[in-house]
Amino acid sequence: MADYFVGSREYFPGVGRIRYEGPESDNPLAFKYYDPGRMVGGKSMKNHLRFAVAYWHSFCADGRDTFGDPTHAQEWKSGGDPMTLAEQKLDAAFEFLTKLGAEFYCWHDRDLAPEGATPAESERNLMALAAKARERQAATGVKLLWGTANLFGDVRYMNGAATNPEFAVVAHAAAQVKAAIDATILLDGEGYTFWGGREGYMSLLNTDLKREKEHLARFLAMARDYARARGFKGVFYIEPKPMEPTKHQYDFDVETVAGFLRHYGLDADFRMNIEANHAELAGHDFHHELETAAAMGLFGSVDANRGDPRCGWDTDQFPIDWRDTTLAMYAVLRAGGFTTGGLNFDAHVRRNSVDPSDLFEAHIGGMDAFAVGLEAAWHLQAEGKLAAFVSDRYRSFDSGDGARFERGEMKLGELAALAAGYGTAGRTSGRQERLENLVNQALGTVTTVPIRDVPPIAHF
Ligand code: XLS
Ligand code: CA
Ligand code: CA
Repeated sequence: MADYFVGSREYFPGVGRIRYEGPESDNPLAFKYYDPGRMVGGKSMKNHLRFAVAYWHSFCADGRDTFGDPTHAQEWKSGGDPMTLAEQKLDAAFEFLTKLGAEFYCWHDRDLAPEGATPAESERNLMALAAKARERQAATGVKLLWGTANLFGDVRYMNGAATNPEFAVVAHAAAQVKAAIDATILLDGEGYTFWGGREGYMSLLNTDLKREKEHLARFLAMARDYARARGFKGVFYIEPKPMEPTKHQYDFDVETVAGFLRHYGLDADFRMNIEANHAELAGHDFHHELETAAAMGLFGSVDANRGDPRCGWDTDQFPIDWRDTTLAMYAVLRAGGFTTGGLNFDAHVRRNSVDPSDLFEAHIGGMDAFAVGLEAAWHLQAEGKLAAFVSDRYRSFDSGDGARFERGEMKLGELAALAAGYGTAGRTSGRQERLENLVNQALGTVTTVPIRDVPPIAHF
């Protein structure tokens, strides 16, 4: 990656390339734990973690909330010709990405380019900005993790996009998705995401739920077929979220989406993009959603952020909790690590974090938290105690009648007849506290020893 990119002017003056300085550094604009080239089990931290910056939060959102006006009013956000502003925003984004050292970014079509008066003009705008993004990608080495279409912001989507009761709106959604797929292909995007914020309902009294889900599946299949016919080799992601903005969203959680994908025969092409805050809104731990996807072979990518357990909404804060990142990275490692996916910071600084350095510090904190999580997770995996405990816990299914049961060679009557011979059973400790302590011990090991002195962990 080029040292850093500054376009026609510098948008983040006073901030240079963010570097690793180690845990004792008191420089807020340095990494304390994320050391991109550091090898963890034969692979660099950078290649394990595959960090991406979310264009919509970091370069488009302006800090407004339902009670107040914009607080993050950078010059590229308003007050000029929309296409000129979009190019300035692109330069600001590439300056930020390269100063931070993030390898990837993600966008919605409308983040990159303004909507035009017609679908054709919108498409021209998007492809013009995508061509400029392609030049900047080539100059810097930054890559597109995934693209997506914003099928929720415009008024026309207030009753849904692919699930809208009016066919005309479904056609508009198709125009956006087709162009967004073209732009993703032009930028060698490694994935294409569908997040269905308006694909659900506010009231069942006005909704044909069965028909809407069929329309959603039909739409996804059409998008897949279009992209594949254009040579797209990447992964399609569905991003589950249970609610907000719609009261009930069809892509509720990983388990629901898995059932949907399998029911409609889409599971060969689609994987999960799992967001921490959405897991929480669905009443799950982030770790649960990751393990559930991995167990079904549907793990793909991550939107890395955190919610606030005291708020019932999607606060999209930067991840800072080392236990959460450890459990998440343990699940990611168990799933075989990221291939086309990565850790996309779908997170924004708070409304009152108004200095440009706040945006850097937020990402630094998130990257450091995942670096610690990776180290601790690798330690847990290399040490093998958790995995050994779990496999031992199920050992009664490894041979004899237990194995016959697993192979489907037993009927209920035979299984029931075995009960008498087993006397008391089921009084074995689950050892939850011991295992929880192991996780904390791994964190202690990788954070109290200065990280550069941690002995290399054997690859296995
Ligand atoms: C909103 C979603 C959204 C998707 C991309 O809650 O997280 O930002 O990640 O459309
Ligand atoms: Ca997200
Ligand atoms: Ca979110």
